[in-house]
Amino acid sequence: MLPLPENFESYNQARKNGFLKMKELKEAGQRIVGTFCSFVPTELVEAAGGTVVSLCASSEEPIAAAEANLPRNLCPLIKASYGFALTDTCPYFYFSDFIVGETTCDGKKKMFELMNEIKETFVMQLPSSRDEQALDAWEKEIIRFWKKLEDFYGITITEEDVHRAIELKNRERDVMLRFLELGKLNPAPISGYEMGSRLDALGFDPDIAHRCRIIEERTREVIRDWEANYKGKPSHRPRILVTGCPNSGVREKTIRRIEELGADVVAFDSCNGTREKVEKVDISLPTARALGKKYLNINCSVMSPNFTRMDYISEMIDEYQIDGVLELVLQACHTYAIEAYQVKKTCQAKGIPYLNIETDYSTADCGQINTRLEAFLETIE
Ligand code: BJ8
Repeated sequence: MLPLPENFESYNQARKNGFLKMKELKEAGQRIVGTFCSFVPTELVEAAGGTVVSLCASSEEPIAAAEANLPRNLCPLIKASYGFALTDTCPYFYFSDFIVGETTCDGKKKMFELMNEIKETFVMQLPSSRDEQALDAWEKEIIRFWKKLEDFYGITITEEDVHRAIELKNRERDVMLRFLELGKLNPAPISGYEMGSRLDALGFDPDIAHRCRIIEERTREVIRDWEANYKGKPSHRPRILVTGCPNSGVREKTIRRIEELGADVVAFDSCNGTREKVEKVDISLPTARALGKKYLNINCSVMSPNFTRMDYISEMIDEYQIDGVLELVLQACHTYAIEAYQVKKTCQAKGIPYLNIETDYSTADCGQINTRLEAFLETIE
């Protein structure tokens, strides 16, 4: 695995440090809105002068408490997120003025009904297709959310406010994408473990401009290091594309482990990877339409059909010179588990080995995963 920089701040450290910043912001009267999904148009919160916090949980800790009200056979991300809310142990949930949910998978949308008993949860009705009718409906939901923010905070959010926020977020997408596209360099210039951990950790930094500065600086540093030490020196380490569910809660036992076993994770088709960042908001369109179009096109498996994800994976295999695809599916995530059939077919058509791991946030299956990763790497070599 490529070495981590000396000043590397782990995800858990960043989460802890973020608490204090968030507390200060809250005490200074900052508006804070909690979200659980890439489909939520965060530009509107920015335009309201607010800060968005992602509340998707990646820890096993609160799951037992959540299982008092939720079925055991449910996605760990949903159980952990609800468990933190129920046990009042997540400061980010605590500091949020209200929560924005969305009707993505069945588990999340039903969980939001329970969450609403703890803190106000505004649910955006996301259609599951991408035709004109769906876009019309989603545009209306965007406007409903816009109005909700205005009513909740007693403010007016102008078109100009939203335009400014769109420009800021489009720039952030570009910066993050450039960082993630470092994986296109061969040999790999940075570990996939570092890329993923860094981007997740940045979610606890409320200042978009600051987030961009940190990532731009690290991108420059990595390129300098690559040109001085790695360029022109071929590597025999297999290059892996990770796809599937959000992987923060399973990163240690999968991504870190496969890199320790001798591979390089160079690409991420996931919500904490490039998925949400490739398409920008088209500012030439009317504002709500532009937001609607951009967000409806996110290649998440809750969309049906979702062939654009297969096209994207296929392109990534070429652009990142991929040798193997590792799909991570969280336990009981039906949409990703079923769509895995198409992903496998896409890989087969490209002649690329594919491995599907279904797992949860526990450490119980670490040994088994390790054995499967070793066997997978043997099929590549
Ligand atoms: S846009 S990936 S963040 S829905 S919660 S679907 S893992 S069973 S998180 Fe997601 Fe939005 Fe899509 Fe991204 Fe499966 Fe679990 Fe549901 Fe999940």
